[in-house]
Amino acid sequence: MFEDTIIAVSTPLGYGGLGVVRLSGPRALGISLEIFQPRTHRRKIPQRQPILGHLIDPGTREAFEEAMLTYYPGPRSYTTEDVVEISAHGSPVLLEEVVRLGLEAGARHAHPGEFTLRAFLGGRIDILQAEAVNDLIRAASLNQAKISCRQLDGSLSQRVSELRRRIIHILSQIEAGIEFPDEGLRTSPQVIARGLQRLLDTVSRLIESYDLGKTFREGIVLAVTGRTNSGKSTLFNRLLGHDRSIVTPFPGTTRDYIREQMKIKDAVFTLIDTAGMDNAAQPIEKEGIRRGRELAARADGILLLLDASRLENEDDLALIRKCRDKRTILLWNKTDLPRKIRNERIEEAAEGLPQLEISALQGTNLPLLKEKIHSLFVPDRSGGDEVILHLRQKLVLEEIRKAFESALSVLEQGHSEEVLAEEIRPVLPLIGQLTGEIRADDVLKDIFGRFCVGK
Ligand SMILES: Nc1nc2c(ncn2[C@@H]2O[C@H](COP(=O)(O)OP(=O)(O)O)[C@@H](O)[C@H]2O)c(=O)[nH]1
Ligand SMILES: [Mg+2]
Repeated sequence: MFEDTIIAVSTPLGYGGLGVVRLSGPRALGISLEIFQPRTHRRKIPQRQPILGHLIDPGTREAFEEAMLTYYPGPRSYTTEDVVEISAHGSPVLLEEVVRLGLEAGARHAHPGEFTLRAFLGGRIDILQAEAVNDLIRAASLNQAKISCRQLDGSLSQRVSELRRRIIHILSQIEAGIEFPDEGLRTSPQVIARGLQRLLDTVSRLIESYDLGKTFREGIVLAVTGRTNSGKSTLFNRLLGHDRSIVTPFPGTTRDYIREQMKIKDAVFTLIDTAGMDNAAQPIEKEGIRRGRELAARADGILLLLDASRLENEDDLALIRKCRDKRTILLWNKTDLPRKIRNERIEEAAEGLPQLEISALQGTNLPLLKEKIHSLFVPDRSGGDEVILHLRQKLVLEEIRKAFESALSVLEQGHSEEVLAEEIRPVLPLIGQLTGEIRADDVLKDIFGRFCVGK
């Protein structure tokens, strides 16, 4: 397929137990055998089975490392071409020497993602699967890894080809009606409308799953808010498990915001400690408060703190009311101290918000809080439904949805079947874009450019 043979270190550069150099292309084995000498003489290199040997400089025949070589003949290989993997110690000096010698022997250095690009161009995987390869490598959580692993296996690709099959079915029903109007082959508009509606639902569900995918990919953003001195930084540190934010008894210590990642079970959260939310504040604090408000507004959820040892004020109540229509957990903090806060006034403003009594200082109820955070903010995926992880996929699906919507309205308005078919036909190339059958070079560049070298 390609004339050139590519080479790259496939493991991260650094010191480690193992490091792998990979070659792919027609001369993968030939080039490798110039730098790798099997320990025992072999007439033929076995397939898909590691053999022991030495890495040598072909000029001097001097060995500089012991290594294993595995030969995967095409087309049953990662790239569909001949592939060789040389596994040595994880030493940047040794691995770079292997690459240098490979280049001298006629290989070319691989671009980022070029091995996977070849797998795609060789027809072994589609673009959805190629995207899943990179997602799997870069997974921010185990949840995301599981989704990507299934998509690499082709789960999303199958979904999309099922979608295509159904679209073609509807199109052929419509077109039969156009060509043979009198032969009783016409499908009633009601049946067509039902089919279109079901397609629309499938596509909409996929589009909606993007938000869920985002929480796996980037983590769920939680803002810790509350009045100054209510214990936000104390709670923030407690949840992270180390002292990140400065805590003092003086109001207004946190003047900006701080963000850190934390995990609860296998879900990733980005926790943001904000400056207090009081109206009576110094100018610097005011700016911090403004930014905190902005962040809180964009967060996926809020941990709203009340200082139960203080009398509540209007700021508390205003904050609660503002958070009511967001996903919020109301936390009564400092419950280790004598209580001054008046429950009735708070309850009235909070109506229905999930609540918990804690002491951030003493750590009381924090395990329970983590449970609550997890159950409230981590979307349930028990349906095992497909989740899309890429904006690219979402955008194409949105175009497909638009086409279905306009097809449905054309149908409702009683237009002819020709007009209806015109609305639906453009969906097929869109499906081709989704899977990569219709190749757009800039899209390929964008997708594979985000890969590591050596994958
Ligand atoms: N007794 C008690 N004091 C707390 C508790 N949480 C925070 N504090 C104290 O309240 C003060 C303000 O805490 P801080 O976390 O800086 O509040 P922030 O301004 O909301 O970030 C500090 O002196 C903390 O030690 C708690 O649960 N119980
Ligand atoms: Mg603070």
